[in-house]
Amino acid sequence: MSKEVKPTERGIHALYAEDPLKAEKLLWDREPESDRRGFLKRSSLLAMASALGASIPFARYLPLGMIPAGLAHAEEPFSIEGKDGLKVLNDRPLNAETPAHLLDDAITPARHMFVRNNGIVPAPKELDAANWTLEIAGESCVTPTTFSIADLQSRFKHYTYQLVIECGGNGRSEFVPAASGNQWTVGAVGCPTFTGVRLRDVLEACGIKKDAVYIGYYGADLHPSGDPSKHAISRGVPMSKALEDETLIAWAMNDQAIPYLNGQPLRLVCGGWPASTSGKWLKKIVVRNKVHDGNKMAAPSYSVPKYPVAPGSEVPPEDMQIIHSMPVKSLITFPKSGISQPLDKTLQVRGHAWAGDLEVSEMHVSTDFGVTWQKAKLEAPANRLAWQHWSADLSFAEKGYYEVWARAVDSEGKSQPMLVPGWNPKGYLNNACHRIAVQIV
Ligand SMILES: Nc1nc2c(c(=O)[nH]1)N[C@H]1C(S)=C(S)[C@@H](COP(=O)(O)O)O[C@H]1N2
Ligand SMILES: [Mo]
Repeated sequence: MSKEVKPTERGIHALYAEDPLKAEKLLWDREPESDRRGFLKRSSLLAMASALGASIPFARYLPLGMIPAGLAHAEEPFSIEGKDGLKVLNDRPLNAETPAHLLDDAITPARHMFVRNNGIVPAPKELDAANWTLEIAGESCVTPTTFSIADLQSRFKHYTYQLVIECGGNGRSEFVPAASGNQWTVGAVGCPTFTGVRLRDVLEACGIKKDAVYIGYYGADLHPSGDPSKHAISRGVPMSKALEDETLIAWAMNDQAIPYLNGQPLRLVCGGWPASTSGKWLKKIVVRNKVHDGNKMAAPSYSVPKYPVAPGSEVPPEDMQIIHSMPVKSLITFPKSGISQPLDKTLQVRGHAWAGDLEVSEMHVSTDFGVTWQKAKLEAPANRLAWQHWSADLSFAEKGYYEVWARAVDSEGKSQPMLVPGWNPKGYLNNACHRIAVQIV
């Protein structure tokens, strides 16, 4: 009766119930040497405990890589404390996206803000806002300075902006051949409000040398190896982006403390750029006289080929360029894909559209697989770099299966493509049109 179970997290759980020794061996064999140390085991358990909403007293006995039954056996595949309806793609480290219909709010609530972690998340008890410090340094900083959050709050003017945060790999699951990494569908995006101080004001207070070209951040999370000399991720942006009005060092999201998994107590926010530039659990910012060289700055990370390449090509690193602004994109957040609707009723569809550093200038919807398009109503953004709400009233001539397709156009006239755009080795920047299924009955 013993069936072969693939060594995926869920598969392992099933195998565990049948043959714990075999499961243990499988887990052990697929772990890189560095992961076998108890250190990582305990740290990923912290994320588990946070997901369960309780500590795990016997954590030391829980087999490496095993998902607690409280999560694995839940009706909804996995629930994360403070997050509601998110789909977990990976729990080591925790990565979870938001289904499109749960992104319907004008301002993304904390419980629907996706989570993308590259390393070992700091323990909640380490994230004490009262004792937190942020260091500003780097070879192009005149006067390196360390600030408490209270210093930042008292010395600099506060700003609140609604900002799109979208993972550079959002949409990766659609690339063929598949690119490695989290297989995000459409939900690695959100647009909450952030409150904090301008990065510009803080950097200017410390003095910016003439040769400054880039900033880089460091967070309190650890590299997945557990090696304290490495960082999970340390990215940055050119000075022009760093000095924009909307680039914030934020302590609040939607007027509350930033959620634990989204970077509490302090994060950098660079709206409209790959969210990997928005450092969480922010400890240090360096002003650099060269392109920042932290972990995941070098190609192929967050880089795309400088020219179109055939799917599956190998691209030399020198032919790759770092992603700056994200491309134009939109989501249909209402209705949920798969709904039924009576023929005699008008269907109101709605969603959001965004375009990196640009604005969205037009929004179109189609119910005939793109043969004809109707213009949707499009609102202005709450502020620069916020997403824009759109809506359209649709009627249907006869009963049957339809799809609603949505397509945004940015202020430079660039449109979302219908199909997955330019294949690239790491599967970034898929801004293909979102579509939903509708049954007219
Ligand atoms: N310190 C730190 N900052 C980080 C990351 C991380 O792993 N560690 N991940 C980055 C990436 S790749 C993304 S997409 C966003 C995700 O932000 P969120 O988890 O708040 O949605 O955080 C970015 N900032
Ligand atoms: Mo990301």
